[in-house]
Parts: sequence; structure tokens; C-alpha cells
Amino acid sequence: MRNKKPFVHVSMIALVLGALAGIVAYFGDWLPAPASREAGRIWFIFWASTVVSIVIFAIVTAAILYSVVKFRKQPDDDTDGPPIHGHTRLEITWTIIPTIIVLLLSVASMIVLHKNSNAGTKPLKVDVVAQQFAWAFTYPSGLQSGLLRVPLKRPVELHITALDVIHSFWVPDFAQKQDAVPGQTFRLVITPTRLGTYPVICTELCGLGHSVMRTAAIVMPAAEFDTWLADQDEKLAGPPGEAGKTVFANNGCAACHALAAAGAKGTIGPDLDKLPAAAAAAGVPLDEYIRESIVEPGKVIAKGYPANVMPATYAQLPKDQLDGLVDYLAASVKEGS
Ligand code: HEC
Ligand SMILES: [Cu+2]
Repeated sequence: MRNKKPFVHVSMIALVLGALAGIVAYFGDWLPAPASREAGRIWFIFWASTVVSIVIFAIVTAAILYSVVKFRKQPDDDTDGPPIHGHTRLEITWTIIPTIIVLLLSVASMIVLHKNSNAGTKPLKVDVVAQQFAWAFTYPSGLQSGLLRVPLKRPVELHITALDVIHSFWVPDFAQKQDAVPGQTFRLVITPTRLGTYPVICTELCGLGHSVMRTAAIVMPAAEFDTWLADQDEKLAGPPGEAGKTVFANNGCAACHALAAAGAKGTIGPDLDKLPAAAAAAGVPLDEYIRESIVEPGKVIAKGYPANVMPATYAQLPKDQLDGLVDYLAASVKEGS
């Protein structure tokens, strides 16, 4: 009769350790709840690997703890250990089981990656451009926005690139990360499943402003999204003043600048209502000064304000949107002065 006691003891210790690790894993606030179909699949793989890891951790640690206590050398014991020459059955077991686990996880991950790259037949395509230190999102109609607005439950196909250095697109609630590399365009599919506003983060150290290279992804009900997009396109096609106001609102200018006409109160950049004075000081016509400040923000740095904070991504604005923006700003500050 073999002694069953070590097996029982190790199992009991393993159960306790597994339960403790399970409690830490389950009750810890480790990850945001998935907000997209793709994130849900990634979470499944993540939790499957976590469960496997906890089981292995519990068994291995229990065997070690048991051995340390049980087989400790007694003070008066000077004998050699028993001459052991391996244990074929045990070795085969500990080779086959991990092989099966790794194969299962790899196959499951392959299936998830494959499903996650499928955008279906009618995805919403959005171009994403990263540049120190801002994101620009362009919709099929040409509308450019600093915020990523997406409809609920419809696959969105992002085409991601960068203009200067390597950046990386990450929305933690959508789980996926995708590098943005100059000269290359990468595809990323997101099918939002939860309404809300989620942070968009640059997750590749890209320079001094890396930590502020953030914006928001807003998941809207599909019908509301369609209305919003149609409304924006209508405004962009409308009179220049209206179009420029829309461009100003869509591109996050208000976060950094004050502009009475737009009700903007940002303080990171200069008060735009004082643009006529700034243009006069530079000896440049107002329109030209505004256009230059937007397209080449590094050329003249407003006194008392930091360089490299005003994003250079606005140089990518389609010409009509840029023209509208310049007209709008020039008209608004002239009225105000
Ligand atoms: C992240 C903050 C930030 C955002 C967003 C931003 N700017 Fe700026 N902007 C600045 C800073 C800082 C300066 C001053 C430094 C400089 O001149 O480059 C500036 C300068 C300017 C100037 C020149 C002002 C002067 O008095 O010389 C104009 C015009 C301007 N921004 C327009 C815009 C417009 C239009 C948008 C949106 C399309 C925008 N900015 C978005 C931070 C920002
Ligand atoms: Cu970046």
C-alpha cells in the first residue's frame, strides 16, 4: 500500500493557496470592464491564462512548502539522501500537461486575433493620425476631429499612422493597443458595446509631451452618431463662419484657448481674442498670422507660453476646414475688438 498522506497534504495546502490567489485576482480592481466586442474576447484569454497560472502556482508552491517542512534535515542526521534516478512517468506528465495548456491558449488566442481583425462588411472607417502630441481623427466625409466619436455596436475600422515619431494608440476599455508608425498605416477594428467616454492614451514614449498626448473616445447611440455626423458635414458645407466654428469645436482648441465667440475659456495657450494685437506686434496681417500659428505653431512662440504644446496636427486639416477656421477666428476676434 502506498502512502497517500503527502498527496492529501499537498492538495490541502494547494487549495488554500489557490483560494487566496483567486480572491486577490477576483476582487482586485485590475482592469476596466470591456467596452468593445474585441476587448471581451481578449479578456476571456486573459482570465483563462490567469486561472491556469493560479492553479499551477498553487500546486507548485504547495509542493515546495510541504517538502521544506516535511523533508527538513534533522540536526543529528548525517546520512546521504536516497539515490534517485528520475521518475519517467512524472517527467512525461509534467511535459505533456503544460504542452496541452500552451497549445490550447495559443489556438484560442489565434481564434481571438482572427475574429478581432474582422470588421464585417460595412465598417465605419476613420483615419487616425498621431503627431507630437495630439491625435487627429478623420471621418469618410473629410471631417477632422480631435475626439474619436464612434457609434455603438457598429464595427469601426481605424487606419492608424504617425507623422513624426512612433506613437501608440490605446483605449484601456477597448483593450487593444496599436503602434502608430510614420510611413506605415495599421488597421485596428473596434466594435463598441458600451456607451460612454473613454480615455485615448498614447502608450509609446514619444517625447516631452507624451504624458499629455491624450484625448477621448466617445461611444454614442448609432442613430445619434449618424445625426451628429450629418450635422457636422452640413455645417462644414455651410457659410465659412459656421464651418470654422465647427472646426474649432471639433478640434479641442477650447481646451487650451479662450475665445469669447465660442465661449471657450482655456488658459494653456494665449487668449485668442487678443490675436489682433499679437498680429500687429509681429507685423503680419491677421489672417496670415492666424494661419501660420495653426499650420506652423513652432515658428513663432507667443511670449510667456510654452513651445511644443500647441499640436502640429492641425496642419493636416483639409484645406476647406483650415480656411473656414482661419476665417472664423479672424472674424470673431475682429468683432470682439
Ligand atoms: C494643447 C493645447 C493647445 C491646443 C489644443 C491648441 N492650442 Fe493653439 N496654442 C497653444 C499654445 C501653448 C500656444 C502658444 C505657443 C505658440 O505660439 O505656439 C498656442 C498658440 C496659438 C495661436 C497663436 C496665438 C498668439 O497669440 O500668437 C493660435 C492662433 C492658436 N494657437 C490657435 C489654435 C487653434 C485654432 C486650435 C484648435 C484647432 C488650437 N490653437 C489648439 C496651445 C494649444
Ligand atoms: Cu505619442
